[in-house]
Amino acid sequence: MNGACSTVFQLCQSPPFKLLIIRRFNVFNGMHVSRSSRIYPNQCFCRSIQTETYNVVRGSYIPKTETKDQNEAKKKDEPSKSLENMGAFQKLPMVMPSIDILHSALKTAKRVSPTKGIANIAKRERNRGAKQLDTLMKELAVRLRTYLEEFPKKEYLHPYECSLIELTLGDGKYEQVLRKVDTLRKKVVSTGKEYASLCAKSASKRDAEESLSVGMKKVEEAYIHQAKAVDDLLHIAKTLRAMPVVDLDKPTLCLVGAPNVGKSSLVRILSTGKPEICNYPFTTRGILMGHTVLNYQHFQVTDTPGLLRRSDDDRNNLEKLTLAVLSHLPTAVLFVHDLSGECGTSPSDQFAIYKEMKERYGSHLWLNVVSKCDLLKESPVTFSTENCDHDDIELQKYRRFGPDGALLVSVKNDIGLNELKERVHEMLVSQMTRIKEQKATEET
Ligand SMILES: Nc1nc2c(ncn2[C@@H]2O[C@H](COP(=O)(O)OP(=O)(O)OP(=O)(O)O)[C@@H](O)[C@H]2O)c(=O)[nH]1
Ligand SMILES: [Mg+2]
Repeated sequence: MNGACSTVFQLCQSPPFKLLIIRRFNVFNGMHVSRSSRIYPNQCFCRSIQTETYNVVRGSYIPKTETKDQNEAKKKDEPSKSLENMGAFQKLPMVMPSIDILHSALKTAKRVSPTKGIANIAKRERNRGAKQLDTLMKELAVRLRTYLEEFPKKEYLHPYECSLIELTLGDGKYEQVLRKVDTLRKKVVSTGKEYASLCAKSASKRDAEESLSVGMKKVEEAYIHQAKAVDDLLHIAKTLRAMPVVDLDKPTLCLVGAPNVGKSSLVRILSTGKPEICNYPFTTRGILMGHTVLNYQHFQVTDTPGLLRRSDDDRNNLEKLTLAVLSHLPTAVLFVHDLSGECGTSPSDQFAIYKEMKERYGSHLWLNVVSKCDLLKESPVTFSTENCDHDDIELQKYRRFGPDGALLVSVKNDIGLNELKERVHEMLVSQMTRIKEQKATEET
């Protein structure tokens, strides 16, 4: 991992990614985007507006359809609910492996001695047994309850972080694991109390010793039976903490485009980010943050997985991550078009993807680049599957030059890169102004 870039979570490391994702995160189960007449959200700069406007539904985002009255009623019900800023994942607790928690609790419990001054041997043993069982139960249960309190409820998270949870862990997995940990906690409490009480009622020293030994075993068994939930929680905390930290107060450039068009190559040019570059689609499998300083101003640069021409129902979770960035973060967009025929997505498909994204996220500051212009000598390229006779004028033009005003660049031959840096800088400075204006509006 490169120290300069604040890395990233990678949904998976190598193809076939789908299998790996299913195995590691179970992310494809039942994911879908709910259809709606107003499915395309525009960019929102205001944090509070973002939460008001969008629901995360099974890994995606749909506008709420409540009426004004319903909204007002809801606000009255939840007056104290405050939205987390970004960064909740960095505050997650360090979860101990389940076996370490058990060993530590057993060690502490076994060190507990009976209350001083009990002369009767049977009474002393009963007292010792009950106290040790109580300690074991508390050591386990209190730790689990602390974890539960320190993992935030999804409704208190920033919508972008909610999407990350859904798309990386799988639909409902986060809540499911927290529920299991709570069930485990309750089981440990009830078992511990039951055997502590039995121990306290033992008739003799020998009975008390027996009850203590059985009780310890029962609590241990109850814990071990469901301890996997704690290890799942540990894995979740680790995964979420490794996600890139986005500073909402800093202008962010987001590179978007079809797979294999040269996004990551440009991220390397424009920032400290060092994403992997390969000549196959979906090399980038997660959101990666790079940074750049221009004229003493700090900016963020985000690399994203490629988008294909298809409906949201068919999109994989990598594509959905890209849409989550565009939906929930105030980024400026650098849309990358590859008209060389090299990337595997035809120019007409890229045109369709571009039109769709522009329609959805047109309120973002936006810059188009045509990449790999060193290869463009034989432009326009035509794929065997395409029939250019049906092209409208806009598409014909797009095939040759990209969208109006697009910059032609080549990372390989160092063409257009200085102008690109200048234009990106200008755009990010404008974005900084937008952020400041937004903040000022929020404060008044
Ligand atoms: N000839 C030429 N090749 C380029 C240029 N820029 C990138 N490439 C090549 O294009 C391929 C894809 O580049 P990436 O930067 O990985 O593309 P990407 O859009 O990030 O790809 P995904 O992460 O898979 O979506 C690599 O083999 C690069 O070397 C360029 O300016 N000229
Ligand atoms: Mg890439």
